[in-house]
Amino acid sequence: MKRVLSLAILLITVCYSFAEDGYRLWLRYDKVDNATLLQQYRSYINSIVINGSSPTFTAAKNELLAGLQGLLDQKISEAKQIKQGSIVLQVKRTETGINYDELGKEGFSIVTVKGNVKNVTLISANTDIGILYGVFHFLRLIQTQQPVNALKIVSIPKIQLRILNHWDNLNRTVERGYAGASIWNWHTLPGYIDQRYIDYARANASIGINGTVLTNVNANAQILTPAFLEKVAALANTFRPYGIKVYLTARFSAPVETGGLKTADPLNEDVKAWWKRKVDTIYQYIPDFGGFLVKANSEGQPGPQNYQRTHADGANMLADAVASHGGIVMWRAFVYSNETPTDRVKQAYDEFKPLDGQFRKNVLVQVKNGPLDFQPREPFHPLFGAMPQTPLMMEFQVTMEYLGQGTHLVYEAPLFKECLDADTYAKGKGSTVAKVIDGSIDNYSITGIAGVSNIGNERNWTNHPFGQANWYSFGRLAWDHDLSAAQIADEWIRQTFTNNKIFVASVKEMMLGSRQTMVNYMTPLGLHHIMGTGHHYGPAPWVSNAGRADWNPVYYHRADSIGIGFNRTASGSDALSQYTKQAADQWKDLDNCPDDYLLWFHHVAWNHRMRSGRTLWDELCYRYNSGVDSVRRMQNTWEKMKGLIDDERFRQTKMFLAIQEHDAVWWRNACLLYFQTFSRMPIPPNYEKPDHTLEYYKGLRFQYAPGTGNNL
Ligand code: BDP
Repeated sequence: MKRVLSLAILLITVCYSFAEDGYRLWLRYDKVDNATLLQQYRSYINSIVINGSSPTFTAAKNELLAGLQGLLDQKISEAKQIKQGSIVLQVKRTETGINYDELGKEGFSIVTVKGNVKNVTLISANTDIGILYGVFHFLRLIQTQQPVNALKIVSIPKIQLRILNHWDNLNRTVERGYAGASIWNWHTLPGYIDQRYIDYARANASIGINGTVLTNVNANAQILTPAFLEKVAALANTFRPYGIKVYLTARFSAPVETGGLKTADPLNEDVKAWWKRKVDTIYQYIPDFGGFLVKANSEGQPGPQNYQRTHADGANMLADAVASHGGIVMWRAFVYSNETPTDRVKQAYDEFKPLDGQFRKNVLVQVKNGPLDFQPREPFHPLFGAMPQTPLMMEFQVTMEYLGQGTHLVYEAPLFKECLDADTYAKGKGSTVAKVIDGSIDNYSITGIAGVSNIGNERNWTNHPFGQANWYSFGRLAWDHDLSAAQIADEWIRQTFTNNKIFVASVKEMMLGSRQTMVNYMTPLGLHHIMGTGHHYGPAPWVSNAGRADWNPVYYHRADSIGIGFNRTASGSDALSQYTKQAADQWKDLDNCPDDYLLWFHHVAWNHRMRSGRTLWDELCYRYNSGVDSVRRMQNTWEKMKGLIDDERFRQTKMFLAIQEHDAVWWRNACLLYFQTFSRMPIPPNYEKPDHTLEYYKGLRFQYAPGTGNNL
């Protein structure tokens, strides 16, 4: 009996340890399942030669050994001498035809050397971190089953600061987080270093992320006190070998809240001195501390305007405090004022554009991709291209606050790319947003891009297995914005699930269409901000009683008996005038404006004839229904994937797709029933009829929805 029991336990342990729970992300390193390729790789790789011993080098070595041993399922030795089959890691220049100067501080090259000794691969860089990036790239080639026997690869990041923004609170709730609690366990830090911190750093380094802001932009001054700085230092020490710098959010009123001062006025000498001392202390704990991210005078956060000072005054005061340590300040442009009655999407531009040229050299202004707030689709932010003397950094939201939260399968790379590839025409045609933020348009001396993280302490990090793809694609695009959404999806699927051709092709197609699908069932034709109040989950276009006018969906869709949409042309709020003429020209005429932005820029009559030949009302019905149909097609596609991957993630994704289908129907029904009260037109008979009344949808409540931090 005892033996049976222990056998059972053994079996469970074996099965359990092989269960595919998603923890390994895209770094699975399972044995190459193609026998011919495996044979080729084995004949080609048998040892590694390491020319370095720093913690970063050691991390690179360990990753390469673990990766190769897993993928090739054979022992890889560490050799002293280069021989046939060696992978050589070196911060050294060898005659390979590579221009090493071009690689800079983070780039790398991977070259197959043709010499007396055959099959030698050199992974070279000017720095140890470049080597680590090269190792991850090499492992990616094998994981995605690419040939590695004739390589000449050069890879250099296009943007300098590639940063995750965690909106994590010190009590471990995560603002707009849908993947469990914060991964930072402040209670057990600094003594307890969770393996997850190391794996977090590995995962980020594997996609080139080199910075992390640990705390919420709605900041808590406690993080700057010694008790917490000690914990921050422990994380910084853990991340350092992986090239990841730590940044913190600075609460502007910290001198008052924790410093005992009467004011936080940025021009007050005591305040300046307080921040200088504070910063000196921070650098004693964390010698390579990156700097601050600041949300000021926005949504109730304190800031320089409380003292009649400008955003530049506030940013510069902090910038001066960190400058001598090499730190930077990322000052957010996500501001909209209580007092200003203009269209909310105009306010950041109005506030910041006049400040161009007034910021210190170590300040970046961090701008959300669109002028409103991470909606399913927005035009690019008009500040991009409009502040030539101020480095603007991009802020994307990886977490899916307005994109179905942790339950919908929405691949975000197409959204990121749409913005990055948009033409600002700032310096003529081809002045894309990507070229603005990578500095090539205005010669910025610092460049950056941030992604609001979707990571939590769920076993698989992101709750939805496909949330991992958004983390992955943010990093890959931050490194190289020329990569396509398709290419990134392809490599993510192969590493995360399988190289099976049918799976890769079907799932890639499903991912690439998923963003437009979500737009169709949530906010088609340029609609925006029609979600539930507070938690932002689900549709609530009827809401008109929120704390301020521009928190209300009715403020944005402006539906009435004539039509729907926000007139932002010259006859309306004129937000269009914030764009260059060429950019504005594509949107200004109702008849030429692309469908995607129609109701963003125009108030359009219900019976307006669309490009499709349908009236606006019929088009709206068509879009909402096609969104639902597409989710059902995603479900069908997924069903066919059964057996091609592990059962665990197959079942998880299937359940999430069922939730997504339910939610898509809910969005469609609630929105069409509500908008119908204005259009007074019938839903065409070929579509499904809503299965509930408008009153039913209006009555739905979500009391403990995640991500609100305060259990709204
Ligand atoms: C909005 C979120 C809010 C954030 C804010 C921000 O709803 O929770 O604090 O953005 O970016 O999208 O500061």
